[in-house]
Amino acid sequence: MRILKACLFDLDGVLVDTAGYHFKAWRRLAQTLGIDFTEHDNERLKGVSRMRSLEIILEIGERTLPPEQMLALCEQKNTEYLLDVAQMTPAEILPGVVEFLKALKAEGFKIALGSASKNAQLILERTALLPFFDAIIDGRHVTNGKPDPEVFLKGAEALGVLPEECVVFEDAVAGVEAAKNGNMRCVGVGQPEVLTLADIVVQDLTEMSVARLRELEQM
Ligand code: B16
Ligand code: MG
Repeated sequence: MRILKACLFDLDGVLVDTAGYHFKAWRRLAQTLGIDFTEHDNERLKGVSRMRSLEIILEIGERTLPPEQMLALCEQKNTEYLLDVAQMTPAEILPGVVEFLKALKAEGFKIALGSASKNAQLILERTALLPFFDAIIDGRHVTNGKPDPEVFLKGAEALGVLPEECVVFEDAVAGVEAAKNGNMRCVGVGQPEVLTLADIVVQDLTEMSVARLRELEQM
């Protein structure tokens, strides 16, 4: 039995769905390199850093490039991606998110963001989700990407709670692994056959409630 005090949320795929925007920008960049990058390939980019995403695309195209050029390409992709982010509105928040965040606040849970994205704060601002968060840990604050638990351990620290008092909400396999590596409970958002290490899996946050969260204390 453990007492849960805080919820740590991944961003892309849990609170909002920016995967389509990432895909659009990466596909255009891949095209300029003569690499065929498909929607299926895009699954491999979820939850991983910008530079790692480019490395994966180059692997697919069996290409290598000097580090300076890779940095420039990451910049180029991000500039294009940000054009879409700039147009984002609260309409793009995924189902059940606002209701669940309000319920957590009402019950006194602390809330933090644990995302690989360096654009996380901007996306929370665009979607008006920022006021719900007591702490934001994102790609700017971590050196080790998921499945390393760094992003979630720093989140717990920023909230002043112990890792075992936290629940992580994640849509990526590497993110679920990161939560487990950090000794945290984990709610997978997606398919149970993919997120096999999660304690429970929901399709989206409409399936979550504080009562369901309490059940995780008994597991
Ligand atoms: P940026 P998450 C991740 O966000 C995305 O899932 C992943 O596709 C992206 O490459 C990564 O953020 C970095 O994003 O280029 O904005 O820094 O799922 O960890 O919230
Ligand atoms: Mg994600």
